[in-house]
Amino acid sequence: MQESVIDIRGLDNAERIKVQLRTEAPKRWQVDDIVALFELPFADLMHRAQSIHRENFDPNGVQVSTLLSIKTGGCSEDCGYCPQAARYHTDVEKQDLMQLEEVLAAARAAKENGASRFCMGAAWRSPKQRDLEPVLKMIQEVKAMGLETCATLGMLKDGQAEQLKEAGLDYYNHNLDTAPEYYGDVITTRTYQDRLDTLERVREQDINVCCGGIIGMGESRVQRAGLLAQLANMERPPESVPINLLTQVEGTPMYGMDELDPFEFVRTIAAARITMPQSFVRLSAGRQSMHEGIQALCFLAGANSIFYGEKLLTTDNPEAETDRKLFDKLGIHPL
Ligand code: SAM
Ligand code: DTB
Ligand code: SF4
Repeated sequence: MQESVIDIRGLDNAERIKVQLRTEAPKRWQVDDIVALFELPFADLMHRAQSIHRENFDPNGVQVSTLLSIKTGGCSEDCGYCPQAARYHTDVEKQDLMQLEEVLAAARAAKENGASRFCMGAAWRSPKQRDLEPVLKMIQEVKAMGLETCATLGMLKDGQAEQLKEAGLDYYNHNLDTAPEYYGDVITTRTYQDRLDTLERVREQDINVCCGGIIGMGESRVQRAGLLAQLANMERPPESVPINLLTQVEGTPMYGMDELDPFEFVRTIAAARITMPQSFVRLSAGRQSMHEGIQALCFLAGANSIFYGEKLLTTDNPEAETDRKLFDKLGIHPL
């Protein structure tokens, strides 16, 4: 790691100066280094994130993905945030795997609305072979429409990533969700290592990795930094990093949790941008309850991807028209 630490100013916050004067990002991020980023004065953190953002991306371009839940609810897992887990009593209506034609109609509409990527999500622990086959067909057909394809289907077994690649899958979304040491407080039915194994299978097939987590689940700042360290220290960091703000859904164990300070969310986006300079950072779930001023700060902090369209998987997202107006006001163009 190249550092130029010229601590001549003798200020008390030595750690802060160390972080600011670093000329080159470390190859391996220490959790403490990322915590030091979070602790910077807000303007310093934003300046650093925005500078890195401009070195790597068109600062006014935001990639636009549309999500569709192709199989909803009734999931066997116990993810404490998720309205689709069968064991929690939420208002989500269970829906079997959608028919091909319905999926294609949704993809066509997403394309007409300006989305460049179509992401299909299924509430599975892991797809069975008989589940995967119709999904492969969906991927082929969506790809043939000229859209980038993304899927999030749960854990993949040996050979499944290969089939997805052959079908034309561009991205696979599988999140680490939180830091390793907080993970057991959130999910018990699958391990952190299970998730890393799936990500490895995706990488081996040269499918782009979309991997991030959820903020606002009661984790500490050190744990938020811990999640980012896991992502940034991957042999190849994910091409796409969704940062979700917990959407609290009645009936899930995380409903009623203290709300996160919005500036802490913006800081998380900035720290993601700094630690993963070349990844698309997606401002994901949570925009529906987020003031447009905070969203604008997230874009300034380096977020350059969103989910677009009135629904995420089961919860609401801003109306397309609202987002169009926000993009216009901020001079952002969709990528
Ligand atoms: N079942 C698959 C899986 O868990 O990998 C795919 C779908 S799952 C709903 C995709 C991701 O959505 C989760 O990993 C989680 O990060 C995010 N998510 C789910 N519920 C959420 C909520 N209430 N708020 C924010 N993010 C959420
Ligand atoms: C991701 O990280 N966020 C999206 C996508 N990947 C699949 C899902 C957010 C889900 C929010 C809760 C819901 O709508 O059910
Ligand atoms: Fe199931 Fe995915 Fe929800 Fe977990 S996040 S309960 S695996 S749908």
